[in-house]
Amino acid sequence: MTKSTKAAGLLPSLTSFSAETLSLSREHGSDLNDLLNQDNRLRPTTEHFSRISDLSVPHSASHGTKPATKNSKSNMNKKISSKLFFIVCMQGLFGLQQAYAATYYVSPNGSDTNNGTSLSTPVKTIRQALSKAWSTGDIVYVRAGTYVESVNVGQSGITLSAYQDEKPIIDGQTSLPSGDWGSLLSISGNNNKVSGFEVKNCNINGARKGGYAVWLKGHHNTVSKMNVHHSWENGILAQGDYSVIEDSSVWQTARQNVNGGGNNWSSGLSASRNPSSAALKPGITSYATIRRNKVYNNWGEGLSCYEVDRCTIEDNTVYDNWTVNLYLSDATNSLVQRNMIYASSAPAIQPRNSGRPGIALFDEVSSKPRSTNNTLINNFLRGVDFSAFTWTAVSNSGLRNVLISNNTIVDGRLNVGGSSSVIHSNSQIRNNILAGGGSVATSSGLTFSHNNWATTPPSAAASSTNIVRDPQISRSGSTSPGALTGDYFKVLGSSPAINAAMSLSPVANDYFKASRGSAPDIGGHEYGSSTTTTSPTTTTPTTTTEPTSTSTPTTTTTTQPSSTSVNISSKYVTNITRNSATIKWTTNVPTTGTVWYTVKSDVAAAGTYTLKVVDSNSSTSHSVNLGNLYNNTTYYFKITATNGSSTTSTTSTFKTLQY
Ligand SMILES: [Ca+2]
Repeated sequence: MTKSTKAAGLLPSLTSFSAETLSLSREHGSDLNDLLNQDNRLRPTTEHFSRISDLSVPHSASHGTKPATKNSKSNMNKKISSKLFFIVCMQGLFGLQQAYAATYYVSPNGSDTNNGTSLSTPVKTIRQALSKAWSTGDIVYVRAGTYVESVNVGQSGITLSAYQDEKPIIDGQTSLPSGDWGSLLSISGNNNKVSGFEVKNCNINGARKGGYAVWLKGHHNTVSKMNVHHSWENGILAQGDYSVIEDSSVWQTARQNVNGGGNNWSSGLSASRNPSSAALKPGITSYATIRRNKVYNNWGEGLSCYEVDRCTIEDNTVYDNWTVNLYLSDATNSLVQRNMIYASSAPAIQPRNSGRPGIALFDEVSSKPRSTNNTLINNFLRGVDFSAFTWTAVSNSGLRNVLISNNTIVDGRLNVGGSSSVIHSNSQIRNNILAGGGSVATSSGLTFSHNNWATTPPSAAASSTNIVRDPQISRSGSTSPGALTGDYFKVLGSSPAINAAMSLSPVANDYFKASRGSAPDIGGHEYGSSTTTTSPTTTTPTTTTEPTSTSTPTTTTTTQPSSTSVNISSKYVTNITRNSATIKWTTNVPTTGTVWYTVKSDVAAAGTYTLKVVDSNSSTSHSVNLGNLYNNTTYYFKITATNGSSTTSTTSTFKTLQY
């Protein structure tokens, strides 16, 4: 979806892209010549949205519409259903309905006339299993083999996963997706988890327009452990809010641009531009998390977040992509940390631009918020540049409230622009190792300090706190494609960077997540740190700090219970981390309970919560963990306690930690 223009010969023709080209030309005006000489991306605006909106209609009713009747459950479920009968009846009597989850199996050896509810009676197509799995908590397990179909997860709250460690493949071959601007695997529902698929050959011959291999359109969806490759456009595109993309590989996508033959749009893995009317912010993708992915050899940008708010890009490995490896534009409140970005010693794709952009920040769209409040810390770059507003398409944008700190750039440049159209304010560039020089056009609005330059820095970056000496990088290990590890960027014991940094609270830990202590080092590595992790693709999830205190318990009315009435005597939140929290409450008599929660205040106000966790143990004391939450987010929750009669608490809130 990204459109890039570098040389006049690569500009889209007016007949093909007239509306976009004309509008963009107006936006850029006299800057166009400059623009053509740089690595710039211009994106279509409204026209593309209308296309997507038109085409987000399900391909057919068979997989996009909830079936009128639910198919039979397994024998096992029939047996346990009788046991549940009493409970369900009791809850039903009092208006609390509790669905129960089912498991379905898919195998190439199955039949779509099977019930799909056991390993011995699998259905044959993923689409058929999805037509059955419509209850929150339902699971679809897909066995190894090749599935030539395009599927949409239109329901909410289910899991679609590879069975155990098997490797199912969704293969578009030469015919799928069947329409323009389609995808092989889309998720239009909410709160779903999809894991373990290889997805390949999405519109690979370009017979259709567009073609995203994996497309997240609803909110709160997570895809993990995917292997996505050979797609005409994006490998994975997340447009819905609260999307999580993790532990996946994305390569050889944006194939429309192979050898410069396309319109230069697209990224391998992207979170961008939510067109949904349900978006937290219209036109903006909010709260995307992209972590621990490997993004390489894509014929576009590698990893991008544009037109986003609160996007987190962390612990990814990104290399040898055609244009910008890691791209942030029109982004607010976003975090880029602990990524390793490099040009390998033998790239499969030669970079489109001689500057080899590793990380780039720009603004492209004047109708979206200018980039502000972004943090880029503890990244490792090798053989690629860090470009911070060397150009902008939006007048008076630039680095605004940005922190660029403790990055290590080896054999690449730091390039910071400045002109009548690029204006910086309140931004800091501190504690970086800059072993490849750079160009800095202006110091206005920027604070440079405690950087270790291998050579004399540009005058605009001068500071009495600079160190101008070889930073003594270890450069250990192979630089061949996919082989580079974080060890390459460690400093030697002789490095002048050691204990020479300014203490900054956002960088309390280093690239390896080790504590920096009271004498922090310049660059992404804290010398002598205790953590020995060497590869970002194998690191464990972010360690969250324990809360220092719990919120004050909220006490509700504690009138003496009658023999049948239920009271919730207290409820409170504890163990709040970046992505989880524990809700505890007590009741006057033994009860079962449900925690209902949501991120949207209007939903909470309406009382129709979208998420829940059930505690089916009858007790007066309850503790329920809410997992898979989003960082720095306010959650609204209430509790229903049931024992013959039911009572529901008032709504309370808690906020997850930011980092
Ligand atoms: Ca130190």
